[in-house]
Amino acid sequence: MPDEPSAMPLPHEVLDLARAARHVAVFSGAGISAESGVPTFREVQRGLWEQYSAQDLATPEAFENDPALVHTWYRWRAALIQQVSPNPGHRALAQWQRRLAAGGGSLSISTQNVDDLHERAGAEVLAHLHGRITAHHCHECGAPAQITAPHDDGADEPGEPEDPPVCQVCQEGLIRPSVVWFGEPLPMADFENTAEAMRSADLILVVGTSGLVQPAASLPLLGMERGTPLIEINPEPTELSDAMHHRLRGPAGEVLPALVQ
Ligand code: BV8
Ligand code: ZN
Repeated sequence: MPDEPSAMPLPHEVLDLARAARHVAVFSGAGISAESGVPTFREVQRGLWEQYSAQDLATPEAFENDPALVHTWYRWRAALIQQVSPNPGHRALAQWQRRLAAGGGSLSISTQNVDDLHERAGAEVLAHLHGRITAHHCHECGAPAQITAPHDDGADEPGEPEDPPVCQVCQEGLIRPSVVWFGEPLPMADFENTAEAMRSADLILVVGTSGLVQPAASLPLLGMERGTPLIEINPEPTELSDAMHHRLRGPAGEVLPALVQ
């Protein structure tokens, strides 16, 4: 287990809020996985894939138009995720969740990320608002599907496009990753559970998200109904910064361990 980085000094008021909190609601985005080596959507696609924007590939139209291209892109991302590890930020949240649960409190994690790094750090995840890259289903009939694990040849960009498998159930549809594409609705249960967690929390952390993608990004703001303290952890300002009570301008892998001390 690598050493945890030296904890970053935080304002006393923030440390007091963290110590007093009994029901924490966490809303995470791609930034929490950045220090594990998972590229965020903002990072430019590399090599020949520079001609595509993630936003254009993460749509049902792109998959229907060129299933092999989109399938290969997700297989490359899934392989990369399999190869990396949770970072101290993921681990700090899992540790805090265990500590609060042992004392009758709770820490809920609602993530926009499709990776499984929160889970691999030992945390329970309340909601994957944009689905999970590790699950698959038929694009036509919705039947869940298992596909062979992606082999990671360590390439820093996807290889030659290969066709997605055909559904064994309806024999027609193509198998796709169970992520939420742009233009697709979010899973209702995940959305409702996150809304409930944000309304009932006594502290809300918004970690590593630009807050650009709706309707997920509006969920943390439900905490404002009861004046719940909102803390942003992000090296950069975001769409949500103005609504935050505290803005911790540092990487999640350093700020979260300091907060959970
Ligand atoms: C829907 C899964 C309707 C796929 C994703 C115009 C205005 C407003 C909204 C819209 C609009 N036009 C269209 C829309 C709706 C659209 C939308 O919001 N578009 C945006 C771009 C304007 N939303 C949708 O389409 C949603 N569906 O609305 O459906 C509907 C309703 C009923 C019936 C039918 C239809 C679906 C949206 C979900 C899209 N899927 N992911 C996949 O992963 O492949 S979203 C994807 O992009 C990620 O999940 C993430 O949420 C989002 C952004 O990705 P990133 O940029 O990588 O991450 P993030 O934004 O979080 O930024 C990284 C942050 O980390 C930065 O702030 C950076 O500073 C910070 N950071 C970096 N390093 C660190 C760090 N922080 C901490 N520590 C560090 N070390
Ligand atoms: Zn099918």
